[in-house]
Order: sequence, then C-alpha cells, then structure tokens
Amino acid sequence: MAMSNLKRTHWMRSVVVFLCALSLVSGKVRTSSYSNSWRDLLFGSKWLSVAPRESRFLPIFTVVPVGASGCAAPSGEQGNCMPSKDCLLRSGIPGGPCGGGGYGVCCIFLQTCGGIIRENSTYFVNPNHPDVYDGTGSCQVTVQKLHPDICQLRLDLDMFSIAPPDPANHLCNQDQLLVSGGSPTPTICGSSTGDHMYVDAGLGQSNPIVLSVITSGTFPRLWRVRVTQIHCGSISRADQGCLQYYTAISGRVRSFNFNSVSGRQLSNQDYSICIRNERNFCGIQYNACADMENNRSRSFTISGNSNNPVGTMVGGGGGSFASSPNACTNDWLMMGCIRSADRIPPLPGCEDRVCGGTFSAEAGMLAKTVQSSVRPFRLYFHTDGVEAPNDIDNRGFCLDYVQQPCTNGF
Ligand SMILES: *[C@@H]1O[C@H](CO)[C@@H](O)[C@H](O)[C@H]1NC(C)=O
Ligand SMILES: *[C@@H]1O[C@H](CO)[C@@H](O)[C@H](O)[C@H]1NC(C)=O
Ligand SMILES: [Ca+2]
Repeated sequence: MAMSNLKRTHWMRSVVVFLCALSLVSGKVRTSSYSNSWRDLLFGSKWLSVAPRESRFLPIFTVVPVGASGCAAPSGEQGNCMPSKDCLLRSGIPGGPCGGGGYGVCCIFLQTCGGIIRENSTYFVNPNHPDVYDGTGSCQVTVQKLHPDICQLRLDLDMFSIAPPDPANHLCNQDQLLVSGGSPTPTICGSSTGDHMYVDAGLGQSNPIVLSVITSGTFPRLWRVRVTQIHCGSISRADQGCLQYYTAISGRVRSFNFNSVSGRQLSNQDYSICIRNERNFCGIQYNACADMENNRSRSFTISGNSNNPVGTMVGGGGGSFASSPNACTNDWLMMGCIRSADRIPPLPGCEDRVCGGTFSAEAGMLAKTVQSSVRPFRLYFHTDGVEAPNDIDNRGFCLDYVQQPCTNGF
C-alpha cells in the first residue's frame, strides 16, 4: 500500500475516500488490523464499536451534497440547494440561504415560452410573471429528462388561471393547457390552482414532453406550474395510469376548474384519480365538500341543470335512454361498488357510476356519505363534449375522502 503517496496529495481526503471504500465492502471483506489502526488514528477507539454498516453514515462522510437537493425559498417557491455560483451558472435565481453552514442558496428555476427545462423542480410561468399575461399564441416549454431513469413528471399547478371554457358546452375553445409527448392528459382551461397531474415520461431517453399554454383573445392569465422529475424507483412515483395521485388517509379530490360559484365542469375529460391505500385501511368514504357559497350545494353537479335541484343519478343504464332516464351515460364519476354508508344493514346492491346534482350512491334528492371497499381506491371521471341544452351550469365535483380502518364492515 503506497501510503506515502496518499500523504503527499490531499492526505485527509484520500484517506477518507479509502476508508469509505473499505466500509462499503466491509460487509463482505474482513477489514484488516492494518486498516483498523488507521481508523483508530483518525477517529479514535470509538470507531471499533461502530458496526461496519453504520460507519458509512458517520458525520465525516456526510460532506456537502453533490447533487442538488430540494429546498424552499422564503418566497414559497421550491428550489434546489446549491452553491450560489452554480445557481448563477445554471441561470437560476438565488432565493435565500439553505443547506446550513453557509453552504448555498435555494436556487429557483423559471422557464417561460420557448424555454427548455433542464433542472428538477423548474417552474413553467407565464410571460410577465408574476404579472398577468394578456397575449395570444402558443407558449411552450420542453422538458428534458435529468436522467434516463426518470419515469414520471409531476405538474403542480401552483397558480393556474387561463380563460374559462365556453358557457354552453364547457369546451376549452379559447385557452388550453396541453401536455404532449407523455401519457395522455386531459386538456384543461379555466382556474385550477392547487391541482396536479402526473405524466408518464416513458422509459429511457424518450421524446421530450412539451407543455403548452395556447391562448386566444384577451384574458388576464397567470400560471406557475412546477415540474418535478420522478425517478422510476422513487417512493413518490404514482401508480400506473393515475393522472392524479393522493397519498394521505384523508383529503380532497376535485375536478379541474372546479369552483362552486364560477367553475364549469370541463368537457372531454377521461382520467383516473388514485388514492394510495394506506396500511391498515381497507375501505374509503366520500362526502361532497361543504359548499359555503350557495344555499343549495353545488359541490357535486355533473349532469342536469344545476340551477334547479337535481337528484342523484346512478348506473350506466342498460337498454334505451328512455328505459333508464336517470342513468349516467354522458358524464359520470365511476367509483368501485359504492353504497350509502348510513344503511344498516347495507343495501345488497351497489353502484359504480354516479352523476346528477346530488352526491349519493342511490337515486334521490338526499346527499349521503358513500363508501367503497374496492381496492385500489380509484375514481374515473368521464365527460363527453356536449352540455347544452340539457346540462346547464354544472360545476363538476369536489369530494372529501377518508380511508376506513380494516375493522368490521371493511
Ligand atoms: C426532484 O425533486 C423532488 C423534490 O423536490 C425529489 O423528490 C425528486 O427525487 C427529485 N428528482 C430527481 C430526479 O432528483
Ligand atoms: C340564498 O338565499 C337567500 C334567501 O333566499 C338569497 O337572498 C341569496 O341570494 C341566496 N344566495 C345564493 C348564493 O344563492
Ligand atoms: Ca357533458
């Protein structure tokens, strides 16, 4: 072992690297008394009491992170922690200190029309951001994978307000957000601040994903969409086929452009919302969100004329429309085998599709808690391209969910 060479150049660092390599293989190779004596010299006899597996995590090995790690700027944006000169070199915006010990800055990355996203957690923002944008055309950014091993993108619509769909058929005729190059995503418009989407990015160095906001006519648009890249093996990866993915025991799911006062349910939607089945939970309950704005709740208005009371409609309806006029054939939310939670014993039958203007698992005018024990927990939302003249002023849906423990009944 040429110890004298090690001593000559960066003595300390080399020994650390040397010992680090030893500790990595120490599961298989017995470390010799020779290397133990070096450990003793560097770390004292305490070293010997440390199990080899733990030794990799001694403070001396946790040097400053090499890759960027997530951080939050005081302004609320998410950035990557890195030395401030790296942030400037990579065209980021330094957003306050991070990493402790004066390590670096929380570097924020923004891109707008024509930009290429090359950093994790980059924001796609409107021109003039944070002011509004009134221009027309197509504003696109291209997302390049940081690594071939990126399987998904998560788009967080931190701020999202573009022109609403047309009042008659709720089509995104004026403005739209389009995602191309990945798995299909619904075209959306209007306001969806706080909503998210997962996009399957394909395997390896597949085609880049392009995010476009297409605008026409005048409207004070504002958007800030955070694009997070997710490793194939990441625990934050959404299940296959889920446009939206929730990972809490309770939460809220809603359609895009939902707002109980001014929202319009978007047409031509077809996607799934997944709720991760948490450990020791076997069922799930859903309730329409509280509607503080209207005298009669519009939290679940999927079909019919929501300016009048509209009951629950269920089922896909066999045969002709005339024989099942209450069925959900055009616009619906599909949930696996749902029943009203208040029936004891439960009704023998269950439903899969629900629509109308009142949230329940059975036809009627009374909103009810709905439950299901079909796993995984998923909702499928479908709307066609027509609203007028039968379907008027529907807002879409907003539901609160709570997973139910594996006890009696689930
Ligand atoms: C991107 O950032 C998020 C959190 O900000 C992190 O969970 C994820 O692992 C990062 N992705 C890559 C590819 O580093
Ligand atoms: C609720 O009802 C009251 C009394 O009928 C009415 O004055 C008010 O405008 C209604 N509010 C909404 C949002 O419809
Ligand atoms: Ca429709």
